[in-house]
Amino acid sequence: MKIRKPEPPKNKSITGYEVNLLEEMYRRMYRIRKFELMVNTQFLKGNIPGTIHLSHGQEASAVGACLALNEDDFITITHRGHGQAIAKGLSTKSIMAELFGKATGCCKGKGGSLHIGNMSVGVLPAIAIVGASSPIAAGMAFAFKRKESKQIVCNFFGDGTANKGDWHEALNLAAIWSLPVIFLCENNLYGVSTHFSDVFPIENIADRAPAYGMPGITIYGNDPIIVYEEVLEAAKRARSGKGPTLVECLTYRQGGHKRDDPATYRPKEEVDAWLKQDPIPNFRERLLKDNRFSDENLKAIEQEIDVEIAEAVEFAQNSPMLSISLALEDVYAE
Ligand SMILES: Cc1ncc(C[n+]2csc(CCOP(=O)(O)OP(=O)(O)O)c2C)c(N)n1
Ligand SMILES: [Mg+2]
Repeated sequence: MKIRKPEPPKNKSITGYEVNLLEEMYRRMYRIRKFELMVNTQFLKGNIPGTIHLSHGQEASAVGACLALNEDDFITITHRGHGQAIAKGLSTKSIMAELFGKATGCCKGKGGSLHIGNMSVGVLPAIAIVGASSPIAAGMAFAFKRKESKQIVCNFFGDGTANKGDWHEALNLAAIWSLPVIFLCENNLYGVSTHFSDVFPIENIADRAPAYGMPGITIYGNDPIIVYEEVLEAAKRARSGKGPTLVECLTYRQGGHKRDDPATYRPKEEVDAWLKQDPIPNFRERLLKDNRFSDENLKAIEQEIDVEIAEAVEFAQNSPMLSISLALEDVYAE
């Protein structure tokens, strides 16, 4: 294993960005963090059946990418998809209720954590089979291209996924057909307990892009502005018919792979270095250096979200279970 520490570039000035955008970046990242930590608590209390894969630490990649998309664009999400779905606009109430297995959940409580989504906000229900979402994203992009709808798809996946056969096929197909899709890798350095450097004989996953005939870039994924800028560029390219881009965001999973993983296989030196580069306090600090933001402003946002997450739990707790008589509904697509 080769330890990979974060290499944040010098912070780009935020003065050229609108307050609304910067505020929304902070709000969504904070919302994801609070949501994920609350899910962990609720899981430990025994309120959430099944399993959970949390994404705290990776908020900047999800938020930066989704804010660069249009509302009618689509994302495909992973087994670690709560943050990606929240970033695109799926309500925390509907996800929390889904995790509790309740009828008011975004998939009526039939899917649970590994299958959250809602087409109305552009989140294709999650696909937990590693690698399987990339060909599906290419297929959706193919449909958008045929319909000339100008919509695009952002396919989220992890580093481990980039060694799956279906992932390679999807990239090739998307490139030869110039499909409007962005392949967005959240490289958190681990596929379960396997370190990136043990299974990739290359420095970066994006180095593979030229072999498929598409541009690829590796960026620091804990800065929402860097991610936003690159995805905006890739979206422009996709929308104008120039085809896919591979964007690799270097980030870090702050917790274990899933609920029962203490992640003791990670070197302390690596964990400490990445925890110091936590995207949320870092971004908060950056906002405070700009005189358009104050501590009061940001505290008001935090309070608003704290209330939202507490209400999401209450909503989930008080919602009914789905009636068993409806179990066979929604099984086949129309
Ligand atoms: C085809 C398939 N093989 C194995 C698994 C079990 N599995 C779930 S997540 C995961 C690791 C994925 O790693 P990565 O793509 O880096 O995503 P991360 O978990 O780091 O977000 C594995 C092997 C699966 N869901 N699907
Ligand atoms: Mg990974």
